[in-house]
Amino acid sequence: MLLPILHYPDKRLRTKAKPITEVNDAIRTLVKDMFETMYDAPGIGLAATQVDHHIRLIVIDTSEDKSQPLCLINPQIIEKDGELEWDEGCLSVPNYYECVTRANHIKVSALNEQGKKFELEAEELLGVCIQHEIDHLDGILFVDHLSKLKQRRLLEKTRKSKK
Ligand code: K2U
Ligand code: ZN
Repeated sequence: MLLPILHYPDKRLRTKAKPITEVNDAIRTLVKDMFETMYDAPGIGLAATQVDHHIRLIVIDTSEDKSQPLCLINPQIIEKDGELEWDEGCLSVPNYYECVTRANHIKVSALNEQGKKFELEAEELLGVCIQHEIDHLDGILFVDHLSKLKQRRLLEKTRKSKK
């Protein structure tokens, strides 16, 4: 089922997600709902934090045809190198895009939906997306990487659009 996505500056987006201790059917149902919600948005990544579930779970699919669903449970970046600038957006910060610098190449370890440990290397869009989603699990939004001036302007804009 579709899950409501929290929007900036909602304080719940700042919650630090807790590690998942048991990958059970409840987790697998949430994964299914998160993929459905992500594809519907549409987006290429979604963190459990964004749908108000504060556990360390992200779903990603950077393919054009929804053919590469990737679920990362308790993801950890174990290696990173290089620098890459990318124009980022966020489903929790609609209609706002800004350039963010992140590592170009990363190595990640995580559990899959069966609770099995795996590792993967990523760069370019997939690498950016994984870093963006892991930030969500730590209560960090891509706008936090921007200058104070840009953050103030965004808050003004958000306040105006609320009225
Ligand atoms: O809010 C989210 O976490 C979904 C993000 C993931 C993302 C952010 C920046 C760069 C890559 C991925 C996106 O809003 S999903 C929308 C989107 C679609 C195609 C390319 C970039 C962003
Ligand atoms: Zn986001």
